[in-house]
Amino acid sequence: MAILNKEKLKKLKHKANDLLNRTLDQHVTLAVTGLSRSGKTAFITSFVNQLINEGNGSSLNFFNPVHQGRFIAAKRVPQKNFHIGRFNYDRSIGSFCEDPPAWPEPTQGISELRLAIRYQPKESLLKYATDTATLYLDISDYPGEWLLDLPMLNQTFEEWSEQTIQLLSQSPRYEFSQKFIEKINEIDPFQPACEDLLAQLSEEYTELLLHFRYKLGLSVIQPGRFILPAELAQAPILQFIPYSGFNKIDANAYQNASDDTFIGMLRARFIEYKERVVRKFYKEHFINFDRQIVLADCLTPLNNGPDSFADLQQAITMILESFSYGKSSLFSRLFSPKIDKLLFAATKADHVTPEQHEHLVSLLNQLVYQTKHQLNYDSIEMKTLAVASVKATKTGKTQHKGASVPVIQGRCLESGETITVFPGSVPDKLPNDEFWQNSGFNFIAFAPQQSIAEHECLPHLRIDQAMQFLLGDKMK
Ligand SMILES: Nc1nc2c(ncn2[C@@H]2O[C@H](COP(=O)(O)OP(=O)(O)OP(=O)(O)O)[C@@H](O)[C@H]2O)c(=O)[nH]1
Ligand SMILES: [Mg+2]
Repeated sequence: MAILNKEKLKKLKHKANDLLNRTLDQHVTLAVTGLSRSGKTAFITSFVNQLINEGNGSSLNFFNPVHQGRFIAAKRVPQKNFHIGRFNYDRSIGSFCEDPPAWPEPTQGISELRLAIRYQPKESLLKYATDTATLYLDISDYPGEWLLDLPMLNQTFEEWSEQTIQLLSQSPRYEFSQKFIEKINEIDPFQPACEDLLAQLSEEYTELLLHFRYKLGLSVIQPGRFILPAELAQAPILQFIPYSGFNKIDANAYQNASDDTFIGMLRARFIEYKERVVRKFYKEHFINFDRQIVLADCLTPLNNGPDSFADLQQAITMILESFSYGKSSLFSRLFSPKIDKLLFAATKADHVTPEQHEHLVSLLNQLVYQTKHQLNYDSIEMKTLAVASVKATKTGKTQHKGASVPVIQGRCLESGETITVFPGSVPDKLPNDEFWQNSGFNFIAFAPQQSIAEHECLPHLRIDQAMQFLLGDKMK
């Protein structure tokens, strides 16, 4: 038997360790979603920024691996799926490094980024096998609007049309959609389909949806892809509209209408949309997610008024359907998802004075839990938090009529001037008429505070608590 010299033995040990490490590596896929402008890009940028620059001014005290001194380092590594867009971290962090700093540009569609996080295991079995372990973290950013489409999978074109037209016929939408509905009413549904007409009508419908989202601040937008088409822009699969005249047409004639009639083509495209867009997203992406964070900007709807807030409430209910895994739920009948932790975060908490944060969380709790008890979440652990991915304000006190009043100070996004305000109180319950009549909420968009150097950490509120909930148990 050959005698191993010291050097060889060392190499062999190293190899064995390497092999062991590779088999003990852990993977987590963390999905980040929220309606447009809710703060997804800012959240991911800050989350990654804090991890890869840990030790350089980061404050991650509530993240146990850091708090217990077991965190070694995190770095970006090439992403797992080459066919999915890359989350452009460099561009986003770059905008915070500019002078003056700016918010990152809006994004569309799904994107991905991978981190390798090295740490020392302490409690888990891993500690008997290895000194250091690696957690591979895949972070996905996708629009929350895509989750609003889930209920469509269970609907026929007729059912979806009736529900959508009903929504369009109510305040605050009707004022803007009345003409559009009248126009559809004038069309003979059994005439041969004209693709140009469908393109034009779907464009009008998309304009309406954009108006609802960005002018009225409404959240229930369906089909979600219409306002965030990404690579599907101009594709016929996004060129259909709800039909308003089902009460006037013969059911048999509708059933027998061929795909080249107006109504037949709408129906065919609706079915295609469900299969190739909605179902595809759940089958290709959603079922791979292990952990999910849903970001909600509750403050802008509070500022916009009761219609906008009620719509946010409705949208959260719809979004929650995707996480209802009860046996009888539509969702688990269709897919086998594996998400085991769900974090709901109220973003932009730096817009309110610190003593209001508790109210913000309890408001979010009411929005989430009123639905939660109706659905089955047995297999999912849920948490709510108020966070600021990038803290853009300072807090302080000012004297007003002899009393000390808490205030926030920041650089107004529109004017660039530094302003000091008390933005108002956040209700701790779903707001009632009295709230809307009396106070409302004064939401002023702020610019980021001051620019950072590339390897510095962004100021934040409770991103470490989000980390602990989402990753802490995987790094024990
Ligand atoms: N004060 C403050 N504002 C924030 C914060 N996060 C986001 N914002 C504001 O919200 C806007 C939208 O944030 P994004 O991160 O781009 O949101 P998004 O969800 O990625 O938006 P889309 O890509 O358009 O879907 C920013 O431009 C900021 O004005 C935060 O932590 N604090
Ligand atoms: Mg974005």
